[in-house]
Amino acid sequence: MNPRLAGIDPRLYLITDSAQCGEAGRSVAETVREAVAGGVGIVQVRDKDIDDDAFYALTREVITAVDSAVVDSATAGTQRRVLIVLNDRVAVAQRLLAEGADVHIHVGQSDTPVEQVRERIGPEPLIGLSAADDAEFAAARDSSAVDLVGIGPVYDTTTKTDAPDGIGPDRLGDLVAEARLPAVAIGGITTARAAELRGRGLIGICVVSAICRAEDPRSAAQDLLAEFGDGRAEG
Ligand code: TZP
Ligand code: MG
Repeated sequence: MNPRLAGIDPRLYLITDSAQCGEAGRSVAETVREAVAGGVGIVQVRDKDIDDDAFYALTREVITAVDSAVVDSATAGTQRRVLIVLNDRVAVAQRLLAEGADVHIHVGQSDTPVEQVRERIGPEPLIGLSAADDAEFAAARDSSAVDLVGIGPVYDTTTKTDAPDGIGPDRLGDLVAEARLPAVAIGGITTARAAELRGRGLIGICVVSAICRAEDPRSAAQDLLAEFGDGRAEG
């Protein structure tokens, strides 16, 4: 077990989208608070349209929202650790880490290379990497800097406008088997589709719109978790 994932429930991973949360009439922080109350175990802060100072402020709001949801669950009798991951933004992560915050990084293939991220943020934070095909998986597997891979899109998505077509759950399962790294699937995942992602070797499913656009992010998270279960095939 990778110690960087110790104590985490990785089955449901939320990526924030400020525009989608706004359209649903909520802030990112409110959405995160409800989603974590509903069982989200990893929260990635992602916003391509703001500068580093605004991204820092947004991440601070997310940290506060996660802390308050976790305190509520501790009162209810469960001890939890929820990972907060920054999409790229290595400089913002360095600033937060220097201030003592517990933050982690996810990068895409065209962002800062993972070895450079590791050098800059040190040994403790988790590093996630997006991978979409065999070559990207092989590279992720060969890099000791990568802790977690995000595979997708598994289904067609409109959230990421430059995303290719979905690879489908069967191809996803093949890639996960080759990955030999903890893997989460992303792209077009809804409550109705979460059950067919069981039995594919994933440690979790990752969503944007299924929670950010939901009328009730807490129950959306609960429903996604109920369908995905422990990720193993039913039976
Ligand atoms: N990377 C691959 S697909 C995607 C990202 C960030 C967006 C997924 O969004 P949704 O709304 O869950 O389809
Ligand atoms: Mg990126």
